[in-house]
Amino acid sequence: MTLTPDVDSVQDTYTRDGVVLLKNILSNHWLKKLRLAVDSEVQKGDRYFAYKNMREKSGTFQDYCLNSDVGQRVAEVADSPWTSLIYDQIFAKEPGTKTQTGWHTDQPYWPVAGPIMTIWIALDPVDADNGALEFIRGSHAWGAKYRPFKTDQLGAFTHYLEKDNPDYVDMPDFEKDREIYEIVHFDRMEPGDALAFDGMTVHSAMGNRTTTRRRRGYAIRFAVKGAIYEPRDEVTEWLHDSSLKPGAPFREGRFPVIFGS
Ligand SMILES: O=C(O)CCC(=O)C(=O)O
Repeated sequence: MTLTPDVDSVQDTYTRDGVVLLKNILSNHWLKKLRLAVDSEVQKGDRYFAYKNMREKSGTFQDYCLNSDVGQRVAEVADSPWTSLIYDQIFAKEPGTKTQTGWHTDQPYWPVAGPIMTIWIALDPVDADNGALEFIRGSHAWGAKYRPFKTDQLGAFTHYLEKDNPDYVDMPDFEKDREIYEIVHFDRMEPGDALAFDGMTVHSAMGNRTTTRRRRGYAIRFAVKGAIYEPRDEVTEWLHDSSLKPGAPFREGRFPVIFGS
């Protein structure tokens, strides 16, 4: 049974815009469990996006990734016969975290080429006041590969990685030229709503300007049909897997197929 309402139009939007809103994908059971799991993780007091790959340890994150319906939802949105798991990450932008997360694309940071998708799940109501994500509509289809870069504790640009790799171009100043791009955000996400976005979609996140409203996001990165393993030394060595040959389908080994075959 298909889980995604109006799946054809969701697929069309995702293909055209590189991002689509999925309403209410979490049961109350998972919402409660994920909130608790996030809160216990962020007690470590690390920087706001440093909590990652929790799914490799047993516990709620692993249970959700392996045993919920999220893999099927990804396959439906991407129209793929299978979904494999790359890694997961918490983005807890707490009240008063005013810094805007710099514009970036995700895929250049990971050892993968081809179609990948993030599911970013809101665990609190999210709007423009407490840190909504912003996207440049259709940018995933531009064919541009933007150089990965390092950021400071709050997510602002510090310096580029892979400076000599000719496959990449420096990131334009999208913020300065906002008016020439089609920048979109979703006015209001409810807890349990999710954004599905392509690994090449240019995006950022607003600051949390409120003094009281938390903004906990739980993001999971997935590969789908057509994704291949492409390790590069300067980025995400922590995601390398020597059991996969470069160019092999991005599945198996550390990246289990969680839906389909
Ligand atoms: O949630 C955020 O603040 C940023 C999320 C993000 O950039 C991502 O999921 O790639």
